[in-house]
Amino acid sequence: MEGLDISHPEILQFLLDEQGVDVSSKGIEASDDLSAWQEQWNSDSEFGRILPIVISEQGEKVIGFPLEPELDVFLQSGSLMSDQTLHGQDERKAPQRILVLDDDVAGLQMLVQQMNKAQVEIADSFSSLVESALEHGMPDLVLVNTSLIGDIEGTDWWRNSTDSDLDSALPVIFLSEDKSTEAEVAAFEAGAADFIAKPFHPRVLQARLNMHLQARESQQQLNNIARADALTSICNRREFDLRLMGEWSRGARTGQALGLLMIDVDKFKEYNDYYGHLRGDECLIAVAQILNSCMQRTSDLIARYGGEEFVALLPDSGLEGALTVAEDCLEAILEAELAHVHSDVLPCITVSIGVSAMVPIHDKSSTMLIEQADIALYQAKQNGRNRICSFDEWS
Ligand code: GH3
Ligand code: MG
Ligand code: MG
Repeated sequence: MEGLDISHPEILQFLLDEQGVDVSSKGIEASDDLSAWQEQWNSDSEFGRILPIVISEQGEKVIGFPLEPELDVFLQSGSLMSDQTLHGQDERKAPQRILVLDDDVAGLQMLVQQMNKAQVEIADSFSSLVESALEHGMPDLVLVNTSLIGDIEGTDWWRNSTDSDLDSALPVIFLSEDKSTEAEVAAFEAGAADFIAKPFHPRVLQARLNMHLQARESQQQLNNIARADALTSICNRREFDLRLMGEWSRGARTGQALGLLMIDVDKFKEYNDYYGHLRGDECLIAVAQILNSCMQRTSDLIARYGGEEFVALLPDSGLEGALTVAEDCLEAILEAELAHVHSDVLPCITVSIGVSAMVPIHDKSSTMLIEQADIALYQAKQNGRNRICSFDEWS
């Protein structure tokens, strides 16, 4: 029984059948019988022979011993957790989305009913499938009937068929009327995450979709961890480097300027020396949050560059625009009045900011932008801290 969720009546029934226990006369789903079982459980305490049943006020029931976290939530909320939440999902999050391209109306209806935790969107042609992915955001899973997409021989099928912004890691599952080994191999060679031949049992499809959704969820959680700075939770240096590379290429293509702020907390060594390292950490978290709140556009990125240094990447911003954001940052940090009694700048936390901006050039390296902001930051420090210098202004 290990690993199986015996709170599901079907699984429980299967296990009981397998053990040769006759419960058919009891009717597992019949609530009268469930109550009778519950009474017996309460009075006889015959553990091992009678299964405990818990029924919530909302009428949901747990039969047998579910896993501990599931039982906790059930007792607190009166509701059963889904398979997905058992694996650590946050129920308040938007449901995962599955985009389907198929013309089997009955099969699709069944799918929509079964995947009650995920949102199923149906497309009637390959182009509307792609359009929907581009317009409404990337789904978590794509399910396509191969007979509706024509030739699947080409490798890198999903990427070639869609816009380059589409997520190449997105799992695409092929549904096929052709059960042959050749069809299955061709599907995997074309980049399918899974291959399901028709006709299939609805529960098999459901189980496989759930497996892929869970894998996707875990992958996304890992990606988020890999992108975030462990102390401040804003983006880390690695994420910044990746975004800088991407924005540099994009700017070189579009001719739009890229702005950069190098932000350094003033006299932070003194802060640590006086308040201690832990308070220092708390201060950095606060500074990160304040700087993050100064990023106005969704494309602006604030990251921890290292230690008490932060960096802001501002796509489509020339020097003037970047200076405006720098002023917001400087002001917001001052307004927060985070005490720093041993700073000789002011008795509160202040920052110095170096600003650079340029239209990216293909042949040149993006490190130019960082070097210039660094030079400007050095000048801001030299000029007395708690101020902004731009590379342009100083050179
Ligand atoms: P300046 O105004 O010239 O920038 O002076 P500063 O004291 O801020 O600069 P310095 O480079 O001398 O010191 C930086 C300090 O930041 C020293 C280091 O211990 C502290 N620091 C770096 N990372 C962390 C961190 O993660 N947590 C804490 N608490 N302190 C950190
Ligand atoms: Mg520093
Ligand atoms: Mg510093």
